Amino acid sequence: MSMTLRRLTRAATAGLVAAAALTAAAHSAEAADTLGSAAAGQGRYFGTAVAANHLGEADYTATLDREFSSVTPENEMKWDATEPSRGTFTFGSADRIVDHAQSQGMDVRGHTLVWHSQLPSWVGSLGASDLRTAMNAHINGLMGHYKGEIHSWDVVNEAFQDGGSGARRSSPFQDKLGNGFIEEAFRTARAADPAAKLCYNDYNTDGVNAKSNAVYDMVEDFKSRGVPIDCVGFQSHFNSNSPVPSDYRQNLQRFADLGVDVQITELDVEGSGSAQAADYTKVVEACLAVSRCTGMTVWGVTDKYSWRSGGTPLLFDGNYQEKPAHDAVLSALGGSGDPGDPGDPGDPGDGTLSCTATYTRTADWSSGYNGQVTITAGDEPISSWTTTVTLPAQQSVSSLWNGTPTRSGNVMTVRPSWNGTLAVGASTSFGFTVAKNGSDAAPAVGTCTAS
Ligand code: 9MR
Repeated sequence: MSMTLRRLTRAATAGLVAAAALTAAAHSAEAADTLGSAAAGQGRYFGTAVAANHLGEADYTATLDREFSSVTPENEMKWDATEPSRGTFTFGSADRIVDHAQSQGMDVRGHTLVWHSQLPSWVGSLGASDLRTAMNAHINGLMGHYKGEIHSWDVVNEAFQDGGSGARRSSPFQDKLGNGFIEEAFRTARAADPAAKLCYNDYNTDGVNAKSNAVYDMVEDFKSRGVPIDCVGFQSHFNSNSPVPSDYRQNLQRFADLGVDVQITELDVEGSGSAQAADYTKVVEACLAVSRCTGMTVWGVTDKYSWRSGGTPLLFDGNYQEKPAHDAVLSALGGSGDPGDPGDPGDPGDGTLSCTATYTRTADWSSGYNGQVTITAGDEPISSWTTTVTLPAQQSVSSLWNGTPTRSGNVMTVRPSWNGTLAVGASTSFGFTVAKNGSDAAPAVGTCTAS
C-alpha cells in the first residue's frame, strides 16, 4: 500500500477504530478480566509481539484480540523485511499487522529502524557517506509510511556490547559512522514522525550493570544536548542464566529520572508454574512502581511460536491456555478473573498445584523469639506442602509445632503434621521457638512446594 493510500485508509477507518476503542473502554469499566483492560486500568498498555503469518490461525488471533492492547511486529518492520534492496520498500507483512491492530483498536510499537542484525548485505557494503544517506532514507521511508500510526519506535536497537566494557557494538553503522550514528538516527526520526515516541532499545540492560550504565550515560548526554529521545526500551528476556535482576525497578527508575519514559519491550521468562509466575509478577510490579513505565510487551502470544519455544517463556501455552504466569500478571495488574475462564485469579485452577510460605515473628524476648510460617494454597486444592527455614548460624530451634521438621545443619525442611490438606486459597501455620545465641537476625523461608 502506498503512503498516501495508507493515510487515506487510516482516515477512513478512524471511525471503526474509535468504535473499537470505545468497546475496549466499556469492557474495561465492567471487568478488567484481560491483560489489556487490566493494564489500561493502571494507565499502561499491555502488548505482544505478533507475526503476520500467524494471523490466519483462529485461536492465535482470538487470543491476541481478546488480551492485548498493543502489538509489535516481531520481524516484519526490520530492515531485511522492509527494504531488501536499496530504495525498494516492501510493507506487505507489516501492513497486515498494522491493519489488523487498528481494526481491533490496538496501538502499534515500531521495531526497529537501525539495527546490526537482520540487515540486508547491501547496507554493509556501502561506504560511510552512502551509508549515512541510506540510513536516513530508511528511517524516512518507514516512518513516513506509518506516520501517525506508531505510538513508539525503537529507533536504534542493541548498539552496545555485552560484558563489562560498556563499549559500542561493532556494526556497519558504528564502524563507518562512529558513535554519532545514534544521535543522527534520532534526529532524523524526530523530523520523520514528530508524534512518535523515540526509543533506544537493548537487552541485558534490565539491571544496573556496565552495559546499562553506558546506555544511561548516552541518554543523559542526549538529554543535556537536546538530542530527541523520549524513551528507553528494556527487552527483558529472562531465564536462569539471566534472571529478573533484584534492582530492576531501581534501574527503570533511574532512567525515568533522566526525563524519559521507560517501556518493557520484549518480555519473556523461561520456566513454568509458580516460579515463572512469580518472576512475571516481579516485572509487572516493577513497571507499576515507576510512573514513567508506560507499558509492557511480551515477546509473543503463545509458547509454541516463541523464539525460545523450548523454554516455554510466555503467558499462553501451545494450546492457548492461560498459564499460571498469565494469572499472576492479570492479578498484579489489578485484574480479576472471568467466572467462565478457568485459571484466572480467584477462579478454579488449571491443574498446577502451588502454595506460598510467609514468615512472621510472633513473640520476642532477649534470648529468643517465636517464628510462624503461614502456608497458603494457590488456585488448586493441595494435600501436602514442603518448605524450608534457614536459621542464622548461631541460632537454634528448641521446639516446633504444627509441622514435621527434618534438620540438616541450620536448614530445617518442614512438612505437615496433621495439616497438609488445604482448600483453594486456604492457609495453615507452623510455629517454632528459637534461641538467639547472640543473633537477632530473621530466618530465611524458602519456596513452598505443593503436592
Ligand atoms: O523473535 C525474533 C525472531 O523471530 C528472529 O528470528 C530473531 C532474528 O534476529 O529476532 C527475534 O527478535 C529479537 C528482537 O528483534 C530484538 N531483540 C531480541 C529478540 C529475540 O532474539
